[in-house]
Amino acid sequence: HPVTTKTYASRAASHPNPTARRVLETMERKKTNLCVSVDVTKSAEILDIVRQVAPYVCMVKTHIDIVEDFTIDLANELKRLADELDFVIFEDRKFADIGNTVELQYSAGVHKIASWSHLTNAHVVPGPGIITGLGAVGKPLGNALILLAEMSSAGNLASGEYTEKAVQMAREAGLDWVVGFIAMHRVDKADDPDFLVITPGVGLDVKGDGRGQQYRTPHEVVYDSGCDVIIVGRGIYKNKDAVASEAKRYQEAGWKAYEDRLQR
Ligand code: BMP
Repeated sequence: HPVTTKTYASRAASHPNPTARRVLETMERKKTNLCVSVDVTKSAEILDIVRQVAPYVCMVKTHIDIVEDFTIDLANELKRLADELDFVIFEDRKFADIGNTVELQYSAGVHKIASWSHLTNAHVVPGPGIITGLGAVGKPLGNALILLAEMSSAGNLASGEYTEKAVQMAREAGLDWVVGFIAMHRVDKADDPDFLVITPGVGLDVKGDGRGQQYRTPHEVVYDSGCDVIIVGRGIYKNKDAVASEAKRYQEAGWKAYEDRLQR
């Protein structure tokens, strides 16, 4: 895919969506394609990890519904840190309902996701109504949406025709709202808009977790498969004494794979 040899900076310059532009600009400025997935259940622990990894990331990913002591103060503090420490917030909500319901889930409830999360994602199972429902809330705020075109877990059903239909839905939605995919490789075509491919299932030390997760290295993901952002969770936060050093290790591996890709 021709996009894979373009720099993040050149892609930022022409992007119509403010969040995607911020992601690409941040990647270039901080020399990182790392997104840390902070899947812990206490607010204080989340904020502690975020502060430690911040210098090495372009993006922080949350699962806000696992937080046991959630109050909106956590979300507001994350948003403040995103500006202070220069990263984008991605709430990995995986919306999966009809347009009217996801519009409410995105804007309301305890979490009010749209008010603090720059980026979120959706399954395409319900059809394009999910994209327009979320867009009614997120587009005016300058947020962005990505679609799950593939998954990292063993035996998942997002492949073949399903993946192609997800890409088709993104094309039809427009790059000013749907900016890319969760996918394991470049699922777009040469003449497609400049989609971001954001990829979980990344680990340097283990191949799986015993619950279906499958890990590949940053080199396999960024160089071989042409993906843009690597998502790393347990590989970084599991060892509490090495959070910053592991984040740095993944940042360096991801950036090296990107620089090698530019030379292809
Ligand atoms: P870990 O690196 O600890 O395996 O975490 C991966 C993260 O990415 C989790 O938050 C998971 O929900 C998410 N994820 C995934 O692993 N595979 C997918 O296909 C989609 C995801 O969002």
